[in-house]
Amino acid sequence: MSDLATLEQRAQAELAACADEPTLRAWHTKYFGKTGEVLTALKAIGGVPHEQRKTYGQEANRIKEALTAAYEKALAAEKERALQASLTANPLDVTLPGRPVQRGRLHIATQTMRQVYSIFADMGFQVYRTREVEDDHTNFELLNMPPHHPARDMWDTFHTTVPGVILRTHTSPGQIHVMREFCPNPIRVILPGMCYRYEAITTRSEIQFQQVEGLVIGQHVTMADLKGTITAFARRLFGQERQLRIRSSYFPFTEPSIEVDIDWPKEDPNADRLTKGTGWLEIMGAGMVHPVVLRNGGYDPAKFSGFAFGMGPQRITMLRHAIDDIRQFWGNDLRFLRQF
Ligand code: FA5
Repeated sequence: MSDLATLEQRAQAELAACADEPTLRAWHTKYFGKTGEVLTALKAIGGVPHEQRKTYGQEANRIKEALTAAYEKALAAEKERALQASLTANPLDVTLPGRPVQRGRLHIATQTMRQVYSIFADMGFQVYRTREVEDDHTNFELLNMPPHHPARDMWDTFHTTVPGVILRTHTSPGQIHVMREFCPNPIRVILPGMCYRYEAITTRSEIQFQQVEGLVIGQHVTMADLKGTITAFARRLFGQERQLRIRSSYFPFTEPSIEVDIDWPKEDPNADRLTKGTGWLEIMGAGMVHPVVLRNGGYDPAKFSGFAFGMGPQRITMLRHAIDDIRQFWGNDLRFLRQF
């Protein structure tokens, strides 16, 4: 019985000395944890001689109740004290008007991509997404560029540490993926995404840029379909007044191949610099899908034909908004981004 009295006095004294919540909680563990002193005292009831057991039990339970009540009171008081202290330290004026939430906006690159999707959707094209990390085989070989083919020099490549695994240099390898998935059905898709080239950064060229590939495969698809599709697209995006120029070109995966330019507004003081004095800016390469590529995709070139194009949305956006430096796109300068 005297042990119980000492226990109560000691516990009350230590409780009164607790200055914050962590010490209060530590006190609780010491006395009420699984092996805590109060619980141990309660468990000891069984060992007390029979005649004293009732009194001992009553006293132990009274101490348990008293200490629990004292602890809860002390904890509540401490929480209240901490709240008042924090309110005084960081006064909060709830009557002040709230700060307006800043509204974000879509990046100009995203806005252009969505316009491109919408125009092609009206022409019956679906969006097909493919990988940014490609293998050399699909990025080059299946597009009719065997190892050491000189045309590979057109695409300076970022290689990974895994042999044969590269960052795609253009969206054209997507043509192989989509053909192999849908063969022998007809295809009408656009394949948007990021491309990477290990080349010098200039006002017109970045090492990371988007492309939108287009691919149409069917029976009796002709060059006239390609020209009609591209012209309809350019008219929708740039309006009737802008000039479109189609030149013959070379790509290993199309035959014949073309390139498409749009005229730069003559009144723009940057026109000469950005068009290298020509007045035109190239926006895409295109052509009729090469028979080797059709075969690699699973289609018989005797029965099927198709056209493909690959355009650069950053160049298109530059043309539409007279942006004089492609580096603005990924520069994260809010003064630039807020204009759109
Ligand atoms: C190609 O990449 C071909 N794959 C396009 C193609 C697809 C041809 C299907 C035939 C059939 P090219 O390297 O010219 O071609 O790039 C196509 C477009 O991507 C360019 O017209 C330009 O708009 C954009 N582009 C190319 N390089 C860069 C760069 N470094 N920075 C920004 N845009 C670029």
